[in-house]
Amino acid sequence: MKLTGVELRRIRMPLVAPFRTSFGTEVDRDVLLLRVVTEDAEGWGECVAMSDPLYSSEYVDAAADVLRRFLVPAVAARPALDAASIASVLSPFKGHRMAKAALEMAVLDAELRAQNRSMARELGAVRQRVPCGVSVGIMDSIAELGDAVDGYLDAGYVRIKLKIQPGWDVEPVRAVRERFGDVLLQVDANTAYTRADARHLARLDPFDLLMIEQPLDEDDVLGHADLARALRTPLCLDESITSARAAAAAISLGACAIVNVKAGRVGGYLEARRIHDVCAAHGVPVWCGGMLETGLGRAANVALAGLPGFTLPGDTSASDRYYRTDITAPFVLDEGYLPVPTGPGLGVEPVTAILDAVTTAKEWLSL
Ligand code: NPG
Repeated sequence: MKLTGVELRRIRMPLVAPFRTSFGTEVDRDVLLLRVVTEDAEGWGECVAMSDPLYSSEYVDAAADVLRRFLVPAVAARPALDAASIASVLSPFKGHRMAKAALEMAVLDAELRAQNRSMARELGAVRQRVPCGVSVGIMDSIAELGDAVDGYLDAGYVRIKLKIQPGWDVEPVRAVRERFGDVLLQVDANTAYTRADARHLARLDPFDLLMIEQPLDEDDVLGHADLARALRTPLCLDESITSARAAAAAISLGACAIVNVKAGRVGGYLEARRIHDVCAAHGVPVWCGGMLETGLGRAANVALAGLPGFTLPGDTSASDRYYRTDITAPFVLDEGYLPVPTGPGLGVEPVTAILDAVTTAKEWLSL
């Protein structure tokens, strides 16, 4: 396959409600999409970088820049190309995993469409549908949180994840546990705590949480290993796991018992599959994280979540959790499950009129 052109497209997608985490509040998403054109087919990629470098060092303007100046030219220079070689072609460029993941996703989509094969099949999915959890942001009051959780449980979500931070942790967890009984419940701190908070975090132990996700800084793997010994609740890592090698190291050190897999964070769906494989080999359960993706990224996430080691419900919510109108046919929850797409490539494509209506900029990189 040879790349003949790449379109970088920016879209603005208002969220149905602001989404607050320990690192900021998203009100609408400024998303970078890639459309790659090859001699055989076109493919779509979605970059999960946010507007500001608050979840990780990446942000959407930087992703567009590195793609335009370095990543796309490096890939375009290859006379013959397959998605499996993208990571090694891009490896001279440090970091920028979300940008790399978006490019790999688009090339993989094009390749699979040309071969009439689905992403799910390519990645090794064994399920036709996946159970879905929902991530619930930090709210102004416990009453507001309770109402939000109530609505999501009514909608069918099978697991609730609460965002926590110092000052918003034990009481919200207690309130949700008391009101909703033995619902599957976990919390995500997005690095908001320090090692000095170990005793405070142990106060979450009585609530039978599935896990506490990423309490400490992303580079404090040893801190997580120490903390894991001080808590009964299993630790899950997200931000710290940037590759299959990082996953293997964290598991060996005892820093996590569960891993959140996000393709964007680790440089692509193929590396995400390797993380799944490493974790499966160690008996470590994984689940599919989310980054407020549109239907494009959601399709790929749901395919990934169909792999056998994804034994915990993921942040693979329905489109309407975040967007009133998705750019693809919407993903709709059916008794707590989303269907794994079966069509060629991602199995979904943008609806042109909707995509055009939310587009804020388009740039054609001719090669
Ligand atoms: O369901 O897509 C989703 C979002 C799930 O909470 C979620 N994502 O830290 O995992 C996270 C968080 C996030 C959101 C991270 C936005 C970065 C940006």
